[in-house]
Amino acid sequence: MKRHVCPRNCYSTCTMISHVKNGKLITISGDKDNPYTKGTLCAKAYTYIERNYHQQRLKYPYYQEVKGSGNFKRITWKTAIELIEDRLLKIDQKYHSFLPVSLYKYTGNLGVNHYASEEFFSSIGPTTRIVGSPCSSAGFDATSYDFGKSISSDPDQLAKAKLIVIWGGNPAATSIHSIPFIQKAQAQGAILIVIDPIFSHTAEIADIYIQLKPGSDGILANYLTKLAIEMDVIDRSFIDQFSIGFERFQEKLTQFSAAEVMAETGINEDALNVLTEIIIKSTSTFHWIGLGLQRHQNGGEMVRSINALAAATGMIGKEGSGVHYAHSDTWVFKNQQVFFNEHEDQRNRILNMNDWINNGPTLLDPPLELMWVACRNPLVQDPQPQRIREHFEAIPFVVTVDQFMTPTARWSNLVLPATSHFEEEDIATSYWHRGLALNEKAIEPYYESRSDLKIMQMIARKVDDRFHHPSTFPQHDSNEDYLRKQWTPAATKAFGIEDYDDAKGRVIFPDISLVAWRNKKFMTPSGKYEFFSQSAFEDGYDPLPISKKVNIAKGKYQLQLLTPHDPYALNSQFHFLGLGKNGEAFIAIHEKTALDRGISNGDIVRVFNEYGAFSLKAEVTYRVAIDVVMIYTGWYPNQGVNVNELVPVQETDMGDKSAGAKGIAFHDTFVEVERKI
Ligand SMILES: Nc1nc2c(c(=O)[nH]1)N[C@H]1C(S)=C(S)[C@@H](COP(=O)(O)OP(=O)(O)OC[C@H]3O[C@@H](n4cnc5c(=O)[nH]c(N)nc54)[C@H](O)[C@@H]3O)O[C@H]1N2
Ligand SMILES: Nc1nc2c(c(=O)[nH]1)N[C@H]1C(S)=C(S)[C@@H](COP(=O)(O)OP(=O)(O)OC[C@H]3O[C@@H](n4cnc5c(=O)[nH]c(N)nc54)[C@H](O)[C@@H]3O)O[C@H]1N2
Ligand code: SF4
Ligand SMILES: [Mo]
Repeated sequence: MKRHVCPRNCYSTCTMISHVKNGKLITISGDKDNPYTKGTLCAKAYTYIERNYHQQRLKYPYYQEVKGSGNFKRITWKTAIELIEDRLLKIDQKYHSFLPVSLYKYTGNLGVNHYASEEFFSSIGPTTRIVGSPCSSAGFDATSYDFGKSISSDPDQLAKAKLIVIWGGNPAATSIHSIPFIQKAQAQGAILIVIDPIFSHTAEIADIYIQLKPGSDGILANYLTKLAIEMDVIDRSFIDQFSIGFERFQEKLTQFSAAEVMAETGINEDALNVLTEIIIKSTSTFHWIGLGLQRHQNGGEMVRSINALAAATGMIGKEGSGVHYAHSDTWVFKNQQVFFNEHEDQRNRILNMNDWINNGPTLLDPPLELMWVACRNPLVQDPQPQRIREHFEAIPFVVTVDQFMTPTARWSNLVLPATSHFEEEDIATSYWHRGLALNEKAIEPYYESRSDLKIMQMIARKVDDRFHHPSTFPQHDSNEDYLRKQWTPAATKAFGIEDYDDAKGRVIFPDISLVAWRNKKFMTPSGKYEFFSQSAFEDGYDPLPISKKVNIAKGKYQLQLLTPHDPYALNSQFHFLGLGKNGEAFIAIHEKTALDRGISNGDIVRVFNEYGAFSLKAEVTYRVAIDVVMIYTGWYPNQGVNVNELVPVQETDMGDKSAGAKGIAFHDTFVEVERKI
């Protein structure tokens, strides 16, 4: 029996138990000792054995001279490392610098071991980094303007709420282990309100579902705050003692009228009255702000407006209340600091995630000569893969480390096979709960796969042998020794244990049920909750949390395409395992929108805009608003569907403070749909 922790970019960070026979995984099950996940896993996790031994899993290193040609030749690791070494040597000789070397890494595996890639590239001197977060940065920035930092209460606080309002989050799909806490609250009489343009899986268990126009939540929150002031149900004592700027905020709120709010949000009078009655009068409200909500051009602004509603109505720092987004309290390991610091490291050349697509690598001086892609699938998960492909083509040598031959791998010169979490030791933590668990190695690496750490070590050894600026990267540590060295005093503080070895054989959960901001000591410059944020002003934003008119469709593309996360996949992972609707892509279209276009349920339709087009099956439904269509994000092998081909490179309003670049407004995408003849 071995203990594992799921390293995916997912709220739950579940622990699981595996059994091995004759060196092969036989079973996996949930870990009953985990106080958060309580022995349950998601459907994806139950495919882990199939995924581990999947016929499409990469077994060996592969090389192709011409990207996209498909003429991959199996090569040995020795040859692979020599190819990399030769490139590095040539770059070093030509430029006397590693700035032409770039790292493109994200969240395919969030285990501490995997930050070895960041650490290695930081150890060889200045390189080029593509920074930013397509995921969460606008919300993190917004929350840090208001509170000083994003701190979420522990999820069990959900169970203590009298009212739970979920704004643009779909935990029934994306954070499934939060659902029992929500249901416990409901069983005790709490009301669950889900606000979403899509009748999501979470909406199915809601007491009240509010369908609104995408990007209009901030206006709704501002209006509700205005009404709370008029009805005198705001928390004067919190506002007076613990906040600044409320007066100025209050003045600006007078501009919101019911008629305008109904027009902007699409919410009718009855629904607005119900919301007013329930949200404003609640004495204990847990506002959950989903990460999906902030992937708009006004995403940060919307988050600030919702925060302000919660603060004005006195929900901060109390049991079962507050406004919760995510936290980075558990990102405390040594090599993760390299990741955070790189955004500020003046020596590195920093390319903005959004900008690098506009300013191709060929324009750079020195140009990019080598791109290292790990734990990332940009040709699926980033906007405009068509253009990323062009950039990849212009870079002489692209290396992708992955477990599968993804579209990104196919567009690389060298593809290196990565181990799974059953094949390496690791540490994983969550951005939602505050647990930590170690991952044990249960089986030998699949064929010739290697962990990201091992690969970096192989290269570090070569770099040391051959170059005049040797790498400081630890070259010979075992996985476990490497992990031991990543432990910090901050980790001891966060998890209440001494070191790595102390976590062996058990799941570590702090036994307090943390209530964010209980002490009301905010981490803003003023030490108060900032309705008026001078920092936001200095960064070029409205200092007040006032939301403005939303992005409106232009020209002939009138349908807003939302591309949220699939219950049966994890970003671009798992789709090909055929969970859900057999892994088949579909577009959800409202009955009326479909009728207007002569589309019936199950028809093959063409979805298109000025950026691209593809065909897929239509699901005609009332689950989406009339002017909204939905396709789950992800990788649909052999189906020709890549949602991000339709998504333009548009920035969210905020994001640079927490991630070095603004986020991506995936959801402000407009398309048209037609029946395929
Ligand atoms: N249209 C649209 N696009 C989106 C989003 C959206 O909502 N809509 N969401 C965005 C968000 S929130 C995120 S977080 C990003 C996620 O974007 P990515 O981080 O790129 O997503 P993943 O598909 O989880 O992982 C990338 C790759 O990592 C590989 N991988 C897994 N384990 C390992 C390992 O141990 N080592 C290595 N080297 N590779 C490994 C996987 O096989 C996968 O191919 O996508 C963003 N893209
Ligand atoms: N099963 C599964 N779990 C996952 C992931 C996955 O891909 N699959 N991905 C993981 C990652 S990387 C992340 S970031 C999280 C994401 O977790 P969530 O934020 O829960 O998920 P999303 O699907 O990104 O978006 C949630 C909802 O936001 C809605 N939305 C979009 N725009 C608006 C708006 O303007 N207003 C409102 N009110 N709603 C809006 C969408 O319709 C969607 O239902 O989940 C993590 N967990
Ligand atoms: S994907 Fe999420 S819910 Fe599923 S096993 Fe991993 S951490 Fe748990
Ligand atoms: Mo994400």
